[in-house]
Amino acid sequence: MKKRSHPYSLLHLLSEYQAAAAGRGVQASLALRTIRTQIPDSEYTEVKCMGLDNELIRIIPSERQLKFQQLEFYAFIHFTVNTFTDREWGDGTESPAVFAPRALNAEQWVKAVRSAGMKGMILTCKHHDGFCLWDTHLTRHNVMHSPYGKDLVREVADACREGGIKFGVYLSPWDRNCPLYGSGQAYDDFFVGQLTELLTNYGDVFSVWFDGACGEGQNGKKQYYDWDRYYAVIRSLQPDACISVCGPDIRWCGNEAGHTRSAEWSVVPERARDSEIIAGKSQHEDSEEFRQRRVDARDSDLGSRQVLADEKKLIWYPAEVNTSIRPGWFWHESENDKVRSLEELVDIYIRSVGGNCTFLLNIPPTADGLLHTNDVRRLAELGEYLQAAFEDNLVPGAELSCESQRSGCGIENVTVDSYESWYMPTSSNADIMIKLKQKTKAGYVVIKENIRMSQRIESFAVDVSVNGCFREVYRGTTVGYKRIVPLDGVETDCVRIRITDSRVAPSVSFIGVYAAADR
Ligand code: FUL
Repeated sequence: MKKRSHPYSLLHLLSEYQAAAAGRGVQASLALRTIRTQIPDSEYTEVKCMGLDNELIRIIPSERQLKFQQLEFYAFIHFTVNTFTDREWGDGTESPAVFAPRALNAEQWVKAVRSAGMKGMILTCKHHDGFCLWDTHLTRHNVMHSPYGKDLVREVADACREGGIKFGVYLSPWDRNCPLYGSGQAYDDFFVGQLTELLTNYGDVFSVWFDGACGEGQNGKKQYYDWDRYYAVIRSLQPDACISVCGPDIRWCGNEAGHTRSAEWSVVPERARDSEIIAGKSQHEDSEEFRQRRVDARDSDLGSRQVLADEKKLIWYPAEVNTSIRPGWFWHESENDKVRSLEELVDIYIRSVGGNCTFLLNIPPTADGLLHTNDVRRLAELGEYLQAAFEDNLVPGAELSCESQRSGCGIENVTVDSYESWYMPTSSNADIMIKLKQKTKAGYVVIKENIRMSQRIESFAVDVSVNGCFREVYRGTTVGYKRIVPLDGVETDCVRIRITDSRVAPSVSFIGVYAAADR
């Protein structure tokens, strides 16, 4: 009560801060600094936290980011001259004559990725070697001058459309074949021309993937990319496309090994999307070691309150996990028996899609132009696993209760997987009880936030009980778009989710408790 009688009570100061924060930026930090001098340290921290939370939850996804995140899982296809030369990086001197797939069938690719539950496909239309897989008028170094002789981008785009999945383009900014590379604006004009062809002639594109990799050594060519110009062209030709990695919409998770952060935030400092910094952290030489490297420890926390507290500008910038089903990005005969196991793929899926990221999985076609039977089999197994794991949701038939709820935001809203309705308690914590119809072996719990209202949950725990006696089985941090909690077949008749901290108040759009597939 002492706080309230103080002329600068927490509530008073908070409302002062909030009024200033409404103007944002400088005013808000001035208000904070004033508050800083007027109250003791512990109370200051509390005010700062409350004020900060209100700032943080203003940051929300754009419509294109939201739609992209809902795709969850999509394929990467690495295919070019490297497939025929057994290399990972071509040097740009390859003859188009080497590109000779004999049995190419893009429908087979689409069928296989669909079997895994993927909803899109991004094709390396041009990798670092500069060889173009489409009928381009800007260079002769393209597929039309190869034994294949057909516009492969068209075939893949058409197969995606017919198969009901989205189509995306990877266009490497680094080009080892183009003589203009390193010349400044002349190369930008060429690159913008390539983008224009790809984004005009092949229907809707959901992703434009700009790789930060560049292996030009000390005496190599240096091209200062005109990123803003590239982005403007994309926005005007394909306004719904998300620009990934060296781009403003989707953040590279920072490694190629399938490693994930335990707390993945979509609200991060604006500088996280500086394309030159991202390129600096990308691959500079073709190495197996880089492909195995994990997230840099210095980048393990991108969005906690502590990290964001003094940032001037924040953005919504969700992460994408990209990795290959094999050690390499391109097909190598020697890796046919090195396809990742089902367990590994499930694990990456749960940590990425179920860890507030999207998952971009690469499957490289062979020199025949088909996905290898080992990869095809693994994709089908993955699809079957996921289908069975998330088939039987016990929540609709369960009895739901909670400690508090705001009017119109009742707990029953979590049974519908939509952002049209959500559950919100009256404080930053919540206890949600899910009493199942009967004792069941549980496989996974899924929790989703209504990210239209930002990402709010900071920490939570899951308890299970049998006959009223609860036991904590999982302690987690962020939720965001989706958190998948493995319950490993534990037998229970009641699941409790405790949200132990969140920014202002959590906004939960969906909860699922799935029966174990092998119960
Ligand atoms: C890297 C590239 O160098 C690899 O070849 C691959 O395309 C991967 C997705 O990005 O940086």
